[in-house]
Amino acid sequence: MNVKETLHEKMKKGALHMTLIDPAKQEPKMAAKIGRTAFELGTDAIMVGGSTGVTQENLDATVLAIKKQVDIPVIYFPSGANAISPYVDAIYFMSMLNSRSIQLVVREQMLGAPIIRKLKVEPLSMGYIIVAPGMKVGEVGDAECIPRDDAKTAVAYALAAQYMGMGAVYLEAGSGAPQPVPEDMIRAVREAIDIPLLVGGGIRDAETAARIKRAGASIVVTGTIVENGNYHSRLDSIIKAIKN
Ligand code: 1GP
Repeated sequence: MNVKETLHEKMKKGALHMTLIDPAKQEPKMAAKIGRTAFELGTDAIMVGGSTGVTQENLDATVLAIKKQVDIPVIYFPSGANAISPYVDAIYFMSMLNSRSIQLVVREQMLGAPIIRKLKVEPLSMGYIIVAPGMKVGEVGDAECIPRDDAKTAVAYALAAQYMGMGAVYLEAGSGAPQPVPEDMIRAVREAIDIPLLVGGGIRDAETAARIKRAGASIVVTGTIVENGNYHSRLDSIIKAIKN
């Protein structure tokens, strides 16, 4: 089974959790330790990526170190075609649908596609939609962030992603967002689309994670919480909340 099939099989049984590790935030050794802990606590995949500071070197070293420690897919979550790792199990082949920059809507993808073909990395297509406040990714992506009270526009983008044949939609409030994507927006998008829905940004505790899941997220993504020490019990409770 490839990564897409593995994830789809798992999603039949319920919502998934993915742990995002930014290779620019710690040494590969520490990233591997975080990956190992998340794996042991039941996370379903490790996403590797960040908005700034990702280089071919820190990406490859981080991916290789994590892969030695986990038996779940390691998926690259890219910010562009500047660095692509041959060592990942899959790569989100994504378009930032509400970016004002054509570079992030389709040009980086055009640059990356032949490389991905050559490396034989599995592409997982995804429509990436930035919701206010958007944080760093909204800023560097020149996103026209979807206002938090505008579920209608979020639904329209998500439907556009599905109708263009994308395999998933990601509603992103931005890493470290003070509040996650609003639940009514998640609910409206979930109701409209049939493809998997990832939700991330600003999810820091079990109660919030449970609410995001109940609103309709197929995959809940957390990143920041593992960047500070003492995340074990918090991550444990978040993963349990998603799996229950
Ligand atoms: C960022 O949605 C992810 O792409 C994770 O966000 O760092 O706030 O958990 P946090």
